[in-house]
Amino acid sequence: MAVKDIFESVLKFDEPGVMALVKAEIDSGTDTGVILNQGLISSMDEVGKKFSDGDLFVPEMLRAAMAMKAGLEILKPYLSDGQATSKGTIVIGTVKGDLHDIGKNLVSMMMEGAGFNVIDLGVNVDADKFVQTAAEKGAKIVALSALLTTTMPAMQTTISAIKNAGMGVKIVVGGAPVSQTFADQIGADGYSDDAPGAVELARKLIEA
Ligand code: B1M
Repeated sequence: MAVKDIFESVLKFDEPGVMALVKAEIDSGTDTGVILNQGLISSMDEVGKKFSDGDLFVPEMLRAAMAMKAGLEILKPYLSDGQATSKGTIVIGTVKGDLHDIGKNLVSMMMEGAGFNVIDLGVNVDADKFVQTAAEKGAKIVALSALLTTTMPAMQTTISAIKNAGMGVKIVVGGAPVSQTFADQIGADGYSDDAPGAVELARKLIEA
């Protein structure tokens, strides 16, 4: 048994196998960061490569994603950094037009684990929904995720809607095609390229 087996099981779409292997690695004391990065996240990179090369298609990409998500659910309770005190509310979602949620879920889980009250709006979220929920729940931060170059402009639309509503909430962005340069261009308050970085960013923005 090795972390590599988790990677291979995701590529075989073996959801029960992934769950059992993640559990076994946790029980044998393997670092959760290693399970997450080398077992689960790297499998999605491989799936992305195969998709780009035409060796795998959308239905298979979806089955691999489901297997990866099942593994992530097993890992979820172990992703906490043990600093669980209420640190304020964060509204998170994947922007309009975009159905990718694995990275967003990971950010959401790690923010919860770090003691934030996280309201996850899911995928394909309208700008107005972010505005309305952030206002109703008194959110300190709105976190936006996008995985497609075609949905990156929806981040700009959402930020404009939040700013037009005159809310003092901070806005952070992330997702594979997003960069610090893009975040600066669209007027976001922060950018992170991964989930632990998003937690750090949220902490800094709330303390500032
Ligand atoms: Co899609 N897809 N997909 N897909 N998919 C990509 C993104 C793609 C790069 C694949 C490829 O071509 N190599 C490509 C986008 C190309 C582009 O825009 N440049 C692509 C495409 C084209 C598509 C479709 C258009 C395919 C089609 O229908 N022809 C379609 C679009 C549907 C839509 O959204 N409208 C589509 C559909 C799908 C599935 C539904 C089948 C499935 C998603 C299932 C799901 O999420 N529930 C899927 C998958 C699985 C992928 C890949 C393979 C994996 C994505 C993933 O989960 N990565 C992806 C290829 C890839 O990324 N390598 C691909 C793992 C995850 C942990 O990483 O989400 O990047 P990521 O999150 C990271 C960071 O980005 C960051 O933290 C996480 C790590 O800690 N982060 C944040 C994310 N959000 C953040 C928010 C923050 C901070 C950090 O807030 C502050």
